[in-house]
Amino acid sequence: MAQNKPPITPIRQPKLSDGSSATVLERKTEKVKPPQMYQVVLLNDDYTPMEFVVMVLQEFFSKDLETATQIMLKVHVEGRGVCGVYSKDVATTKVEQVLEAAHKAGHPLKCVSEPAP
Ligand code: TYC
Repeated sequence: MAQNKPPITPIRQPKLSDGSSATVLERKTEKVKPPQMYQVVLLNDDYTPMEFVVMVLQEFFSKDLETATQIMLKVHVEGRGVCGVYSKDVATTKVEQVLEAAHKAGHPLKCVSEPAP
């Protein structure tokens, strides 16, 4: 794929010892910050079955059974837990998917996204 190179700009025009001059060109690479990433967080409640939360973690966050169970138990004990870190759009979509699945199943499971530290 063709790369868009930043423009070449003359930065110095030193006089050489023979009296002539030279132009020094420099290609400055623009520094762009990596985009802010977002973590999707599951919140604990007293009613959503543990099995449903494990299923959500497997289905929407591609966790294996052991990892999904660990995250679910962490949420159960600590009140919240990170399911994954994504771009803003993907994190938003994950939250929507989880909330829709929970709503359809009649569970009050809550899920939010927030800027990753
Ligand atoms: N606390 C729930 C229970 O005892 C289980 C649960 C875990 C609910 C994680 C939500 O995000 C959650 N059935």
